[in-house]
Amino acid sequence: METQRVTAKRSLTEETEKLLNRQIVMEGGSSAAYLSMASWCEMMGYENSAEFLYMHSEEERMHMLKLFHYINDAGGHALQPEIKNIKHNYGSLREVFEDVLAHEIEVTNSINELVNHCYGIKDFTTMNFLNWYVEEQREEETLARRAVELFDLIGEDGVGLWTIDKEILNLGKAAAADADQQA
Ligand code: OFO
Repeated sequence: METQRVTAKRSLTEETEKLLNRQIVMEGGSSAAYLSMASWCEMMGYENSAEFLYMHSEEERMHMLKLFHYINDAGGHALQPEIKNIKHNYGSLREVFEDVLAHEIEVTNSINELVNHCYGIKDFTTMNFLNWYVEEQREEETLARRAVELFDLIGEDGVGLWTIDKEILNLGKAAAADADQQA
């Protein structure tokens, strides 16, 4: 009887719930990866990049929590993800931001698959919820690309890396100010 009652309260299909939980793993993975990058940057003396990444890690946790609440409010069960294979060491600051970009592209692909799934089964409520992530990914991918471009634009010799480190935090602050304006 309990099962029937719970089923009647659900507004998500099992497959949608599974895919949303998979997205929780992605967002939790982003948060953990950026925290690890922040720690490496801080340890190496790239304090501005560290600040940028600590903030970014917090944002990703917030993205994960939004999914928790959405799934549970819809009668599903959001699952605390197991985060494995975190990279702790990087060959360079450039490698950190190349990894950020690669990771954001992976997350965008995962969101797109999820939206495509919802479209296919006409779950327009979940699609509407996911629109926020679609826009967020567009902004985050752009931000990560700009960060990687700094390495070629400024160059890493002399005070180059010091300048890049400063500019990365400026990029992050400008993106946060834009987001505040739009909110
Ligand atoms: Fe969750 O926004 Fe990027 O990954």
